[in-house]
Amino acid sequence: MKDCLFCKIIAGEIPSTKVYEDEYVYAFRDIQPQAPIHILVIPKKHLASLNAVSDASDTELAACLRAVSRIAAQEKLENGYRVISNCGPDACQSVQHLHFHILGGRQLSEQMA
Ligand code: DGP
Repeated sequence: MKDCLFCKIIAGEIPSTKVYEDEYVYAFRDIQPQAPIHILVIPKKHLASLNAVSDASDTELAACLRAVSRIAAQEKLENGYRVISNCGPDACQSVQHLHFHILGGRQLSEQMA
């Protein structure tokens, strides 16, 4: 998608700190980390949000979740982590390309919202 920030990151047009990549998924460190480890996992296929997952194959979607657990192991998050996907204005989604935040590296709040 031409004007999508995360598509530009996948294409290497905007620099990022890559932590994982495979055929379907790209993952990189969030530019405004909210925890010691804050990583964004995104499908390489442009999907605006979770509301668009019917446009993706099961393989593409499963790859995102498999990437999450691989990255958690790579980052040594054996004590736990949180995965969040903000969807739409009420959730303050600011980039319109489906992404999963991985947050960890410290005790997280019991509050999720
Ligand atoms: P959300 O609010 O759920 O749409 O999260 C978008 C996240 O994307 C936010 O935590 C900041 C991050 N972000 C925005 N622009 C960039 C960028 O250019 N590089 C990186 N690494 N992260 C970005």
